[in-house]
Amino acid sequence: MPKPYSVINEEIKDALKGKVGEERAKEIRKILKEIQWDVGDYRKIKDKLRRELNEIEMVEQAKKASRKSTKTKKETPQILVIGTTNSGKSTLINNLCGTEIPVGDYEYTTTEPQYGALEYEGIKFQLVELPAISEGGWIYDKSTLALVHSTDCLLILGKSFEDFTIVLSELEEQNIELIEKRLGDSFAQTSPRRIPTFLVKKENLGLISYNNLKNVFVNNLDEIKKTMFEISKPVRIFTMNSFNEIQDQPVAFYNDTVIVEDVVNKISKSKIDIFKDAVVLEGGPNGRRKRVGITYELKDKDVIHLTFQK
Ligand SMILES: Nc1nc2c(ncn2[C@@H]2O[C@H](COP(=O)(O)OP(=O)(O)OP(=O)(O)O)[C@@H](O)[C@H]2O)c(=O)[nH]1
Ligand SMILES: [Mg+2]
Repeated sequence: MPKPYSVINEEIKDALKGKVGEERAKEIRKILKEIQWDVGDYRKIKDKLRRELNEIEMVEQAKKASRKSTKTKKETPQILVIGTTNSGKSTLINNLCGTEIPVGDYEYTTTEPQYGALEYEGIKFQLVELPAISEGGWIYDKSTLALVHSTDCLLILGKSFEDFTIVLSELEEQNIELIEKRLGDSFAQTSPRRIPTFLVKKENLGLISYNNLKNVFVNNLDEIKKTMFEISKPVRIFTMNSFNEIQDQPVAFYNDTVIVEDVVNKISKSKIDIFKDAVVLEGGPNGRRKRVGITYELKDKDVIHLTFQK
């Protein structure tokens, strides 16, 4: 005799309580096996579980992919703008990027990710608004969640203490760890992945101690850009031609250590075998002039002139 629907429902809730990620998926697979009936309410329960399993598997895959890509350096740092509805996400991106994302004083105006781009101190950033987060809302929105897992940085926007509480507890629920600044040697983090995060708030909400995340005010656009820049920690290298003309746009790297070989690989990969040496102006055009080899470690704002064998 099958157990009553309500009993099974309670048992499932208990069994899944506090379980996330792989552990939750494992438990769901076990429950699906245990429920032998596949009709009526039982089918409804199973369908719901199957959907959730499917979504968890997707997120886990995305997580694995982002771990694997530790060595692939991204060209453009990506900042995900997240927050509850009406927190001003679209308005902020429009103000920062000059985009025209529709803004509305009704809830859930933005239903698909929206993109903007901006340049600051020679670095291009991509900003992405995610559809608003509501309490418990992410359980069924795993494709959005997959974007969170693979991003370089989260900007959490809010106008009240409750806004931040909802977003931070949703992230915690999904086992997403946050840090203020990126760790280690590249954007793509090693496991467990911790996502660089900062909070942007409308007014003084006394949130300063929240996970020690940096707080910035929404009207301080320069400070927001600066924080994005600091989190990405780019190493900008300016190239110089034989006429001592220095390019306006730097070549950007996001690894902690950048050597001359990285620059050659990025701008004249085919010439790596005929690399001769390089002249570096330390820290800028007026810096000390040095002749260096392929393994020389470069610093932010160094100017480089590469020479190759004829
Ligand atoms: N006073 C004030 N109003 C703002 C500010 N930012 C946004 N608003 C208003 O708040 C409302 C919502 O702004 P949106 O930018 O659409 O908010 P959102 O977070 O993108 O909202 P959803 O896409 O619906 O989740 C609009 O009426 C904006 O004009 C702000 O800094 N101050
Ligand atoms: Mg919006």
